[in-house]
Amino acid sequence: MTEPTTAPLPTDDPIHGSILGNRVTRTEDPGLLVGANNYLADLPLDRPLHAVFVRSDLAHGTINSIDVVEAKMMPGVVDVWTAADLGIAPHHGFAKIHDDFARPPLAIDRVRFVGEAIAVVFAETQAQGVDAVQAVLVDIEPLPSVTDPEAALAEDAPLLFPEHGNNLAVADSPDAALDLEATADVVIRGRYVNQRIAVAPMEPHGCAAAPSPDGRLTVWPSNQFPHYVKGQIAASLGWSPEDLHIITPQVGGGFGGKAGMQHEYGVVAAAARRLDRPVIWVPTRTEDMQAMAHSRGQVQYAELGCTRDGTFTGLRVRLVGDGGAYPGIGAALPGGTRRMSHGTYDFPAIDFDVAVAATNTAPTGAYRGAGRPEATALLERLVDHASHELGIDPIELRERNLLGDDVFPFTTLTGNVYDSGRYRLPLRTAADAIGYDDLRAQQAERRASGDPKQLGIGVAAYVEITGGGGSPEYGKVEVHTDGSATLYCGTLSHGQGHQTTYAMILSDQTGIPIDRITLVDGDTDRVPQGGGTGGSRSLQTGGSAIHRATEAIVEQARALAAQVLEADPADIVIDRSGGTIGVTGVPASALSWGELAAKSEELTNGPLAAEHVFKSEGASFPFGAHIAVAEVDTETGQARLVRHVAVDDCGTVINRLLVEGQQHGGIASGVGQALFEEIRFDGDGNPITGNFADYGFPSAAEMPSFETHSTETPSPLNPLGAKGIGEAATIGSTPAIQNAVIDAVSHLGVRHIDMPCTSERVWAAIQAAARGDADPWRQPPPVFATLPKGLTGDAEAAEAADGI
Ligand code: MCN
Repeated sequence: MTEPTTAPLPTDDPIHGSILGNRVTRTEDPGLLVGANNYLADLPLDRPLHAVFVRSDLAHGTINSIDVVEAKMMPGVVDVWTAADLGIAPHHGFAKIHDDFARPPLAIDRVRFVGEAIAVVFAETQAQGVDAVQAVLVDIEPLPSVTDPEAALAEDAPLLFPEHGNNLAVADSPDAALDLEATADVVIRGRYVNQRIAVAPMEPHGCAAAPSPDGRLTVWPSNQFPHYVKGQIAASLGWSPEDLHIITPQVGGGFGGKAGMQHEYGVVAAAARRLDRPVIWVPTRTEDMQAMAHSRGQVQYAELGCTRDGTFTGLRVRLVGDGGAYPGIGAALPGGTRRMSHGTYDFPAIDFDVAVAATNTAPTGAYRGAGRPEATALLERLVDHASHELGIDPIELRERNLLGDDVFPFTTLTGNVYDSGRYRLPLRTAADAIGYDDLRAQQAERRASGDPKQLGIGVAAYVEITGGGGSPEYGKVEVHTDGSATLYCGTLSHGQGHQTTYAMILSDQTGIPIDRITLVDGDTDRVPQGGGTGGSRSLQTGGSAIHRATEAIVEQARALAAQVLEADPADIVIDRSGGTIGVTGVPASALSWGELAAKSEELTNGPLAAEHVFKSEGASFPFGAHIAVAEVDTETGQARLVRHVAVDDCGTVINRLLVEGQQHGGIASGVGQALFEEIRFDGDGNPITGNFADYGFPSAAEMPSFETHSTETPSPLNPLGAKGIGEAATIGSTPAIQNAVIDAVSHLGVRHIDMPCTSERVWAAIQAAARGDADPWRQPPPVFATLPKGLTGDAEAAEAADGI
């Protein structure tokens, strides 16, 4: 890359020139920094009972008996329940894929994964509960288990749900078969494993519940979606949603894993009501690692057709997904991978089949990106692989095939409508920022000198979907007589900094100081409706609702000020720097927002407030390019990330500091998946990565300082022009880092290394290449020959998958 590149801000964008786009520091941090906020375990509950679950230590088996007699007599134990005591019918929790896979909150007759809840102890203290769990005697007859999704689709595989007839949870084969060979000079082929990883939020999931004085039940789930959870708990218990008041405490990270209802919530809610006491369930880290949904878990048979000059002629993918023991939302995510498989490229044809299997493992669910990282990963692996085979520079090959700036709105072959994009800009910006030509020269020098430490440069271009699923969002603004303001929103901030950005939006139009604005979220009594936070939807939906509500309150304020000041509303001006409203040219007469709020109460008997429900016409599609530099020790296989440049385009940036924070966090997630993390099971289905000692969770020591940039291509779909940023950098970074590791050893003949690119794997790939055995291709499993055409799997689950 020699051409100098820049990332100009759009000149016609009215947002810039205001405080929006600034690096405003987070107003929510003081409470977090001094530990003043209440996480779930800190809730001031009155003598709560501690729920401790008895969990299966077998991956598959039939339950002969459960003996709770001794446990019930243990000190501090108030009760012990099995499924028969609980009396909650099997249900689908967050999302239904198929009726057959309903899950009982406490196992009935059969267990299907290690960690499945079988019984629950309610005790005065957590320690007493843990002791009593040891005294519950469960007799299980082991059954053969299957943890590998490909093995689960074999004809002779042990069946998780014999009545279902096979382990096929979802079959999604909507396209006609594509004859890639007919149009391509070269077909690039790879079998890529996008490994199962843990969500691992800093605070495990969990919940508490307590009877309220008004006869209802208050439930505090550590969750991203309070309003959905309200409906889901009510449905599972057969209660009316009005019987429930959901309040999310401070949530210590969610990353998709706290999206939707956990089956344990219903147990805790039912117990609080029946035992008429507060009940709290705080799982251990191991419990969280075993039973909270894992994510990714795909085997991708991917093929890219190219002409000799590097023009893509088509994409063919056969994808095997892992739905885990009770396929639900995780089984819908490979459909999202398919929908995002058009990527940033100008493909003439795509043929993409999905088969998702039930396996004897924890059910799968969302994790940062939820289906989109897997799409980008397979595309960007194929493109880098093609670049090595065709001898075309990876940036040049991408540029030859990227969609042009003039195609938007663009309808993909897989049914998405990309709202706006400029795909070459971030790629050129990233190449420029990292000094691409210099790096290639350094790489050539190291190769020529035979240095055992080789340099790899990994490129990835991506597009992703945010604000999918179509949920509307609620926002309300209320100005108080002391000049402060309260915002109400149906999203749920759990680390993202919504109070700060939403306050910037209100402050920008009114001049009310940001530090005098507070946000109320995560309370279903105080916020009437909400879509929660997932799918990086919050700013573009919740922020837009706040923006529209602010516009409405400004109009109200104008009318009120005109009445009070006896002026024409057309002459009323808002002084945003002083935070006052007055008549143009007469600053002395101006009213403060507090005075205006008082006037509102006096003249209208109501507060100065406005609300808005924002519904976008469609999802938005952020995009970008990442370039990673890895150093690989060819003697030990150790790979180290030494530089990482991210250029992400999330439309109009509202708070630059927060966007950079999300880029940093997103890249860190990518480092984890690309180099370190993998959930593994032994041959009997026992998880062998059950805590942070066994699971390769990276720390800051394994990461360089990230170099982050933004380009800004506004979305036409919301008044802010914003798209999401919460997952983007994970999607871009993961394949860039993987590609960098492979690029470092590509001159030795290596064409692919599955993630995580551990020393062992890299070393083995170098040895295999030396033996002339570096071809990652294998035939897709026979199941694809027999997949039914047409989508099967629940349509609502597919919509939910686009929204997380
Ligand atoms: N923002 C901005 N300008 C934009 C886009 C976003 O200033 N154009 C700001 C927003 O105001 C917000 C933050 O950036 O403060 C992220 O906004 P957005 O992209 O709308 O994402 P959400 O707030 O909806 O957060 C969800 C997203 C997801 S899906 C995962 S997974 C993830 C992520 O956020 N989980 C997180 N980042 C996380 N960060 C923390 N600390 N904890 C998690 O659990």
